[in-house]
Formats: sequence, structure tokens, C-alpha cells
Amino acid sequence: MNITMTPKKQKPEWAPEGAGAEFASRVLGGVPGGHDGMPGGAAKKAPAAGAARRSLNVSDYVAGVRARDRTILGRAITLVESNAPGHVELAQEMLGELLPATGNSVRVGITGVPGAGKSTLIEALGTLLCERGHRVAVLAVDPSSSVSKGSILGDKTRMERLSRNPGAFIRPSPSGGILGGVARKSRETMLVCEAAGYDVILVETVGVGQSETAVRSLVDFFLLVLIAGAGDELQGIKRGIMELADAILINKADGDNRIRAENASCELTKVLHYLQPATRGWTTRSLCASSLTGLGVAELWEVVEEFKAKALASGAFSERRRSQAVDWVHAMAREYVMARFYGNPGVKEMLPEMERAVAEGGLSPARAVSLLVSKFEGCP
Ligand SMILES: Nc1nc2c(ncn2[C@@H]2O[C@H](COP(=O)(O)OP(=O)(O)OP(=O)(O)O)[C@@H](O)[C@H]2O)c(=O)[nH]1
Ligand SMILES: [Mg+2]
Repeated sequence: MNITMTPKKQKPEWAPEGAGAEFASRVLGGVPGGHDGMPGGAAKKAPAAGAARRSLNVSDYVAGVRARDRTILGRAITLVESNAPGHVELAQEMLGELLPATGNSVRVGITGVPGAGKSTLIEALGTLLCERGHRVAVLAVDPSSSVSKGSILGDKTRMERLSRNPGAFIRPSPSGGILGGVARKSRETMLVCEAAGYDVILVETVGVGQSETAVRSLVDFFLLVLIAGAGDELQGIKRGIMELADAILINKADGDNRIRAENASCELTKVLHYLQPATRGWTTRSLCASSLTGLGVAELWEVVEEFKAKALASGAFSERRRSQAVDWVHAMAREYVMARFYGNPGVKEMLPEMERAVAEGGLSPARAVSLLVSKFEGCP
């Protein structure tokens, strides 16, 4: 079964029945196989797109995820991504039950300019890890959602080999929503994957400069992928982004580019000396790799393992996970308050008028906010 669209609705096949525009997407045909690219197996049990599906209760979801049923895993993630009111509660109940089975993975975030080769690197690394017996889940975080440049198609085609690997599970980014919302969903998706026994979670971010902080707050190890020679000011990468990374990898170190990449990597090692490391007790590494030749891919994983061992020993690993969980509370609280405020009918009605008045200079922004807040508090 291909990744198919329900033609009229323009929704991916994994969208739940009756789902609204939050599932509208530009998913195009993927590789042959199950909903996540898997041939046969559990995918055979999945009904045809559009066919009525038995609705699952919390224990069905929990049992299915724990039993590593890929179809149910896919549906559990769909549930987590849904904004429909009934789904939100069901998802939270499911997550509550899955929580004890989560956390047993290494979570790696991968960022870099478009075209830096992140997906291809994930394909190479993921395949290597599956060969070594790991179970690898690949998630994508795309804050720009449906107006971006086709990451879903890109990911599916560039990770074709990995998507056919029984040890791997690839989930494209959820569409729509504000960045906080997307990051929250990715976090919950990650937890569901961990409960399904995935011990390596690779999170690809789309576009530099929008989602780094959000993804950094999801993962243990953060990798920045660059290419040599594409404007050697390191592609406009800001120091702040470099300081979020635990390793910086100069990619596409093959052919004519190999020497250039190795030189850039040496240069970078010197620069890193002056930067603040992202993780206490760890010196940010500079690496070279090529997904075409396989150079540096195994070495990259050695660095991740070394990082994990050191951070576990120093306590930085669990310290980060604890503070990420606390940050998550605040992120969700902010999201809740924002949704309540902007979703308030009085605020919605009044907002365009306030915006116009502020734009025309007849009203100060502070006064506009205070009027909006009074409206909000008057009709909660
Ligand atoms: N020579 C060479 N080309 C590569 C390598 N890795 C990726 N590419 C090519 O670079 C292009 C972009 O690769 P992707 O893996 O899609 O890059 P990405 O960073 O995931 O891109 P976005 O998801 O669009 O941001 C593709 O044409 C790849 O074939 C590599 O190691 N060497
Ligand atoms: Mg990509």
C-alpha cells in the first residue's frame, strides 16, 4: 500500500476519520510498503484508505504499541498529533499509561541548512544502526508546516532504503500548528516510539533558524550539519546555533569536496575552542562525513555513544532530561494560554479592529492589549 491521499479531502491516509483541516497535507506517493514504507507484515492488516476502521480504546493503543504493532503505532501517533477535543484526552490517557515504558533511548536531533544532506545522513546512519540491532525511529520537525518545500516527499524518497528496513520507523512531520505545538507533538510522538521499543530516535529539523531551540529541548545530543564551501562564513550559522550543538559535522566529504571538508572541519575545531559547549563536561566535536562513501558515519555514532557514556557518568544526561520535562510543562502551559486567548470569541472579534487602529497610529499597542485582555476577562 502506498502513502496515498484521500483524493477529495487531500488528507494523508493515516488521518483519522472525520479529521478536519489540521490533517490537510501535501503527502505524495511514497515507497511501496506499509503506511510507513514497510512491506507486508502488520501493514497487511491495515484496511484500505478510506475504509472504516475499528476505533481503538486506550488499552488497545497501549497493548498495540507495547507489542510493537506498527499499524497501531502509526495510529497512536496520529492520535497524539490530532487537535480534535476527544482525541486530545484519549492521547493524554494513552501517554500516561505508556510513560513507564519511555525514556530508554538516545535522542538525537539533526539540524542544518536545507540540502545539507540531513535526510541522506539519517538514511546511512539509521541503516548502520539497524544492522547493529538497534531499532531506529526517525521523526521530522517542520515548524513552517505546509508552506515549506516538501520535506515529506523528500524524507520519504531520500530514506527509501531505511523506510524498508524492519528495524526502522519513519514518521513525517505533523502538518500545521505553531512551533510550540509541533514540538510538543514531536515530543509525545518520541515517547510513543520509545514505548514501542525504539532505542534510537533521530529527529530531523527543517530549516535553520526556526526550530533549533525547540528541537534542542527534545533531544540528548544535537548535531549541526554543514557543507564546506557553501559560503565559508559557515552558511550564516549564528554562533548561538553552534552553541546548541554537541557536534558539528561537515557533510558531503567526498570527491573534490573531501579535502575542503576536512580543512573546514580542522578550522572549526579551532573555532569551537572559543564557544560555549552545549553540554556540561563535553567538548563540542567537529566531524566530517559522506553518506555517499560512508566515510565518518560509524565515527559519528561512536561520538554519540561516547557522549552518552560521559553525560550519564557526569549526571548531565539525566539533568538535561529532567529540565526538559519541566520546560515541557511551561511550553504546554504557554500553548494552553495562547490557545485560550486567541481562541476566545470576544478577542477574535475585536482583534482585527485593534490591529488596524494600532497600524494607523491611533492606538498604542499597550492600550490595544489592555482592551483585548479586558474583553478576554469579561467573556472567558
Ligand atoms: N556528494 C554528496 N551528496 C550528498 C550527500 N548527502 C546528500 N547529498 C545530496 O544532497 C542533496 C540533499 O540531500 P538531503 O539529504 O535531502 O538534504 P537535507 O539536508 O535533508 O535537505 P532538506 O530536508 O531539504 O533540508 C541530495 O541531492 C543528496 O543526494 C553526500 O554525502 N555527498
Ligand atoms: Mg531532509
